Amino acid sequence: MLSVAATRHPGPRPGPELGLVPRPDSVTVQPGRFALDHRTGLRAGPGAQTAAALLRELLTPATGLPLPPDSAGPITFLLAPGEEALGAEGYALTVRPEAVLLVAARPDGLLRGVQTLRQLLPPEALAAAAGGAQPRTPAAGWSMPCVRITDRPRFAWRGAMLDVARHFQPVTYLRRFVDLLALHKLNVLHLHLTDDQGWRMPIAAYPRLTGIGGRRTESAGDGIPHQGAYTRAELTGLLAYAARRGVSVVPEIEMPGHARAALAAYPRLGNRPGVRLEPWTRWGVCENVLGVHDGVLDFCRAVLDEVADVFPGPYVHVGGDECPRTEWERSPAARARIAAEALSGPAALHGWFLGEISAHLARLGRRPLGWTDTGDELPPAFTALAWRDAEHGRAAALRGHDVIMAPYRSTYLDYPQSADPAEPRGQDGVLDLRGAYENEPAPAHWEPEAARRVLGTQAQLWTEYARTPAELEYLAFPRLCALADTAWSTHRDWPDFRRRLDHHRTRLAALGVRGRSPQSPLLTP
Ligand code: TNX
Repeated sequence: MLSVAATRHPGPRPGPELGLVPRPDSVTVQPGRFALDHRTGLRAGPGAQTAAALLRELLTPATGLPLPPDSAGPITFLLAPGEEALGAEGYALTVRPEAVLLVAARPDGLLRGVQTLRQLLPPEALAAAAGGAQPRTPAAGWSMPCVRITDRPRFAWRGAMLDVARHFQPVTYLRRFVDLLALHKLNVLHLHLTDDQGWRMPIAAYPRLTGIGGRRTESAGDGIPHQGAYTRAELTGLLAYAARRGVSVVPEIEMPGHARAALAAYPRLGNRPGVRLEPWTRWGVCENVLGVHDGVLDFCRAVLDEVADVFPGPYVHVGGDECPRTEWERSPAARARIAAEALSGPAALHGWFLGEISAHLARLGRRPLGWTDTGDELPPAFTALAWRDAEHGRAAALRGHDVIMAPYRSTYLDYPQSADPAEPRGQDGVLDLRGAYENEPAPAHWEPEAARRVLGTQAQLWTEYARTPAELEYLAFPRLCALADTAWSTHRDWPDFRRRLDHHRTRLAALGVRGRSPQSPLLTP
């Protein structure tokens, strides 16, 4: 029977011949290969059917291998709740010349193991046979090297944020993005659904949010209108698709700042009665923010009720960042609120507002997530996305917040990947691959009580400058591979990562991902 190492010593290096990304905990390559053909059967034990269905969904279109259910295997997926050392997402995989055995304590572990199996096959196995194209069988047929792998993640939260507010992306692309996350064992897609420049989340009680807030006349003077919104059915379908891959989707509805699209749709939510605004057409921090009168809180609660109805996960992100106080300083309604709640001044309205929202989410059985901005504004129940720097994250952790590390210098993928002036336009600065790899979510010198609070880390794809899926993928790859390695593996080793990535690039190429490569660094239209 299979035994799982309780200690997590890094095993021998997987080596360039496997090139697994992210790096598994322990890998031993053994002699021989396991070959698959159209008769190769797949046995799924109780609770393992979802993983078996995923393997078929991912492999059959590209390989033509049907992987029929077969109680004799030779591929076997088993759920073994007793294998506690594997945790919620770990798995043990044994590939021998005559059989493959994948075991996990929980279904998510099997889903992670499926992605490892995909990576062990020739890269052609990742090419989706889209549009009825014939699967391409590699010359040597379908086979994988014999290995023993035991693996589990360092962090439970391994995410990527996609800003669909600044530039809308169709749900077909979100599905592909989920597939790319899952391939790298990333397990959270954080969707930034609303901002000053656009509102993409359908809310039945407030149809103008998408009707008016979902369109803008131009972007930073380009003269080109931009619009888009999801339907509820599209989001529900996306959530199911992501769930089958073990990816949860976290919605973000920004408040009380970054909300000008909502103000354009419903001016009464603002601080300046009678003033009509358009969804913002510029980038940056907007002075127009939600008001603090009762009607605004009722609105936010109703919106969050619908959001919670669509998104089943425990976390709802409510933004909380970059909220100028200028309008509150001049607003009689804000002054009345400060007096009624005995607050110290306009600055204190921010924490008060988020506290009200946090209480409502608690009533819905959900957990609030917010960006840590100046440091002390998030009410205690919040999990903090620490975007400034590591010290900011540490301080939030020491105040008692769970923390997800998102320091902009190493996780914001809207910075160019090199100083080459021909890189696509991004924020001022550079985040190269090594910088993305060297993100350390819980530095060794931190207090244990701070380190314990770190749930994980995530990448941010803000889209002021990235408009199309091709532009997004160029920014995301290969830096997202580095983040995935950081979030999953305890083993930090830049040369080893570089070697594995060289191999992994053939998989990305098979998937049609056109990221930045050392040979052709620049995006070609
Ligand atoms: C800051 S950090 C933002 C976003 C921008 C991004 C650009 C944070 C929570 N907000 O609104 O898109 O910088 O890099």
